[in-house]
Amino acid sequence: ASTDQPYRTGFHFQPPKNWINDPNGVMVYKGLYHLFYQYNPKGAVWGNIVWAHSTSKDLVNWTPHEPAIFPSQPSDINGCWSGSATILPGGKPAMLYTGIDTKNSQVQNLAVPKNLSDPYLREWVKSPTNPLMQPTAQNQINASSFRDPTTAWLGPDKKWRVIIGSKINRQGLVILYKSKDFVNWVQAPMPLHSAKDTGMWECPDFYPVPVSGKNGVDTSLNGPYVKHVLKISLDDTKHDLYTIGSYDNLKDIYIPDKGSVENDSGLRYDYGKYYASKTFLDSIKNRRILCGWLNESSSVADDIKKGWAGVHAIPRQVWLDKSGKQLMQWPVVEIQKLRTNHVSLPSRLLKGGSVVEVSGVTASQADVDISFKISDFEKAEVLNPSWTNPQLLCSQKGASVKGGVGPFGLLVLASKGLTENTAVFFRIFKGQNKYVVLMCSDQSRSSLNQANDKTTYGAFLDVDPLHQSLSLRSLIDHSIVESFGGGGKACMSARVYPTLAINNTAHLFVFNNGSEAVKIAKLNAWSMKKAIIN
Ligand code: DQQ
Repeated sequence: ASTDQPYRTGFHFQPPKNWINDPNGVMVYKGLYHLFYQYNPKGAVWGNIVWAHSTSKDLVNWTPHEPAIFPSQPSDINGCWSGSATILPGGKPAMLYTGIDTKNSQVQNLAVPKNLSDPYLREWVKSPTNPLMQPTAQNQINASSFRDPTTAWLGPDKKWRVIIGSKINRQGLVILYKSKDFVNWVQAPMPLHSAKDTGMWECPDFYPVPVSGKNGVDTSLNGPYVKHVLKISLDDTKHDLYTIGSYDNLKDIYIPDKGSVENDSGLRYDYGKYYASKTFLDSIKNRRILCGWLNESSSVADDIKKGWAGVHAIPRQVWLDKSGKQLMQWPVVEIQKLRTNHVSLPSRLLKGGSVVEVSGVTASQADVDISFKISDFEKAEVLNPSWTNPQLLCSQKGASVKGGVGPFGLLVLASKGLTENTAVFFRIFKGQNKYVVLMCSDQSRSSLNQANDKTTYGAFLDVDPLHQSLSLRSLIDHSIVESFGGGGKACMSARVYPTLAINNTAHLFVFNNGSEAVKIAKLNAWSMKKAIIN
């Protein structure tokens, strides 16, 4: 990030210029990670969409290739939209993706590598029988709401299954198709799942997670040792929501567990800005990895001025939490090899009202991991039972609003006098019969530029502060603050555009704006080296 481009990232994925959105077709092939993504070769706003392509040995450094899939057939002449990779028997990748056809209908297409001996898979050939799935008078599928095929999986009858996002009026659904040969697809009589009044479901993702441990498993696996996750990207709110449930592969329906809800107050991968994500099985390290898009929070005029828009989040390993009720997410361990200039603070008490600078790291490009131990809860504010919306609570009780136990946490991308800062913090409340932890990311002072979206984000964190310490990790990268609370129980990504706190003028602080002292159990911070990206 130079002075004239202070918002370009040091270690998050982005191309040299132009617009990017959803990750597509992520997979491993011949020991390389392949990432494709929605890209506009002609500008910094959405349009002219092709699948751009990069590969990596470590999910950190990326080599660019020419766009892999671009409009060339009647079935995708108006755009090559999102889709997913499936590894067919024999290790052959196949891409199912949405094409926008000559009539601007959304249809599903297949592309396969031209040359399987090229580890970079630089050239792709499209099926001559495209489109393989399309809206017709018979199936009544809405031609402007039929997109984003998932990775396909095999059922007990040896047939492939794939789901595609859709809606019928306000009902969101995932339409199921089956195939014996991956080319001829037949629509199933029932959707895999649907929910009332949610609007369009984009970019669905459907995969098993083992009931215990952190390993990833093949998308086709089912049985007593796995639960299933259905993720949808809610077009109405631009949030990625998931439920945990079971997949009945005889009836071909997904049933969310009781209490696992699909409306917008359900579980989110990320309580900040994070959309159109998808997972893939990393067969090199037996883990499931989640990739997602972080859109800008700046104005379109500013995006055009800087010549680019959109970045990807650091890939996250995902696994089922011990509770079985939510997923855990953590940045892939490889990102830690960029860590340098380690600083740590000895365990110390952070008095109410104090702000302590953490110096010795490049605060505009850093990895910070802090954990707090609370021993005195007396001053904790009582949680009003009507405070059920964590984001609203965080915006009403921002970092500058004094509390009892908290707000305490980090001030990142901060200018020297704190005129500009992004505050990532906790507040602890006295609930009915337990303490309730609120995690917030407060962007309200992140920039003097008023043209940015500075919405505050919030989530309740399922950690018991009486018995556990409270951890917070933030990956700070010029215009990105990607935060992980409770070891990955709640994630919150923010895009910010400081005008003072840029490059070497950015600072990092720990703060406590509550009346009760809290203990910093440990703090480790590192500057992050620049990754070689595209
Ligand atoms: N982005 C793609 C669509 C998808 C949307 C178009 C989600 O396929 O539904 O660029 O961001």
